[in-house]
Order: sequence, then structure tokens, then C-alpha cells
Amino acid sequence: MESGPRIDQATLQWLLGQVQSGASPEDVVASMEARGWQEDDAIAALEEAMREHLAGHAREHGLPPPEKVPCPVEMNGPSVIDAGDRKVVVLANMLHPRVVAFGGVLSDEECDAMVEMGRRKLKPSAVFNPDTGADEKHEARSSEGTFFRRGENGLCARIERRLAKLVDWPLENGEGLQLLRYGPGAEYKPHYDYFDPDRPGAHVALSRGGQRVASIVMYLNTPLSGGATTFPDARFEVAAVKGNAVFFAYDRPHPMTGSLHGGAPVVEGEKWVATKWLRVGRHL
Ligand code: PD2
Ligand code: ZN
Repeated sequence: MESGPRIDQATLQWLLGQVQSGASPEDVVASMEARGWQEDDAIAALEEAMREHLAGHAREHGLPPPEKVPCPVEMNGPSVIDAGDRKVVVLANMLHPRVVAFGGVLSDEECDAMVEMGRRKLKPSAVFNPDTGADEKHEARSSEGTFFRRGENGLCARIERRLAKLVDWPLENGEGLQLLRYGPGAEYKPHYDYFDPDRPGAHVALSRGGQRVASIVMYLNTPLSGGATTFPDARFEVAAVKGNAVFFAYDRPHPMTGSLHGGAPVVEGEKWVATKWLRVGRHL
């Protein structure tokens, strides 16, 4: 991740004073330009000042510092996003927790092909055990699943390129796709997707690209009933509709992100999803 320009303490304090006195970011940049700053440098300096400020605030309160997270769309931004080889629509956009529901991320044919590829290699789903660093079977997950390496085949590679463009996050920071099948009654109880850094096994997961900062769950079919992705803190859920997806981001490994989420029980029929997790750094 880029580190931005180093700014001196006096500039930092001046910038924070401006923000704290209620000046909008546009106003601050305009007054910096009036003092001879180039626009790009002014924006980078303001961003750095805000990062410093938030990291200091986090330290004071014993919280992990916030990381930069993907931002696929601003509030009241475009309703359609160009994801390279496909136009994707924005169905819902929430700031806290940070959740975006997308329509038409995958075509019907792509969904069907993913299901067929996954069907051949399904196993009972495992959960990362933060104490041992191993993936293990867990009662919270009654689905079956499998993984594809990044770029494992042409379809995975195409979807990965599209997702990277859609959420504007480097392809190399993405884990391979995970495919899950839930039968009737199967669910994924509410959980966080980040790794708890205080647990003994976390370093195993963190050694490959650092923290997870966002997840994208793509629906590969439409269950007859149930199977929504739920966000209990927001009392919000995203219905599982074939080809659609839900993106959610968490800027630090802490419940304050409100990113607790689950896969509600499938009431009737089955549910297939593909999940993409995005790391702060390159996942090698
Ligand atoms: O299948 C889902 O809706 C779901 C819900 C929560 C998937 C995941 N988490 C996941 O794969 O992390
Ligand atoms: Zn999850």
C-alpha cells in the first residue's frame, strides 16, 4: 500500500485543526492550494493526516488501527459500475456496517459453470481455528465446500479480474475463491471473517497478505426460500439471488466494524455461493 508524503508536525496539526473546526475536505484542499500546494499533494497530505489522527485515536482507546479498505462506490454515486467485461448494478449501499449489494455480478452461465466445477470436489466445510492455525470442521457451519486457487482455471481468473475492477482492489490481494453448498436447514452462524490477531494461530493466516479487510459473497443460485446473508448488528439481510453479490468491508479486526454476518438457514431448496476474501496486502 502506498504510504503518501511525509508531512511535518506543524502541517499535520494545521490540517487536523481545519477538519476539527468543521471544514469539508474540499475546503481544506482549496485553502492548501491557495497556499501553493498542488492538488494531488494536498489530497495525499490530508489523507495522511486523517490516517495519523485515526491511528492515534485507536491507540488511545486500545483498538487496532484502521486499515484502508476497498470502496467500490461512494454514497449516492453511480447506480451502474463498469467491472471491465460486465456492467454491475448497485442495489444497496450502507456505510456502517460497510455493505454493498450488487446485481448481475455473474451471468447465469457463469453461476452454473461454477456450481458444476464445485460439485465434483465438495467436502464438509471447515472453519479456521485461530488457536491452532488449522482449518477444522465446526458445528457453526453445516455447509459443504471447496477452494479454487487464484487463477486455477479460466472462469475463476475472469471472475477474479472482474471483482478486482468492481471493488478497485488489487487482484493479488485476493484469496482464491471458496465455493459453498448449503442443503435444506444448513447455515453459517454469525461470525467475523477477519483473523483475531490475539489468538495463537493467527500468525499462520496473517503471514500471507496480512488481515482480511473485505469479503464478497456471490450467489450462484436462488434458493426457493431462506439462505439470506445476515448482518445482525444492522438488522439487515441480503437475499440470495442468482448472479448477485454482497460486498462488506471491515477496516480493523474488531466488532466495532459491525461486520458480524452469517448465512441464514436454507428453508427450502439449496444454496450455492462463491466467496472472495480480500487481504490488506498481496496474498501469495
Ligand atoms: O453463504 C453466506 O451467505 C455466507 C455468510 C457468511 C458466507 C460467508 N459468511 C463466508 O463465506 O464467509
Ligand atoms: Zn463469512
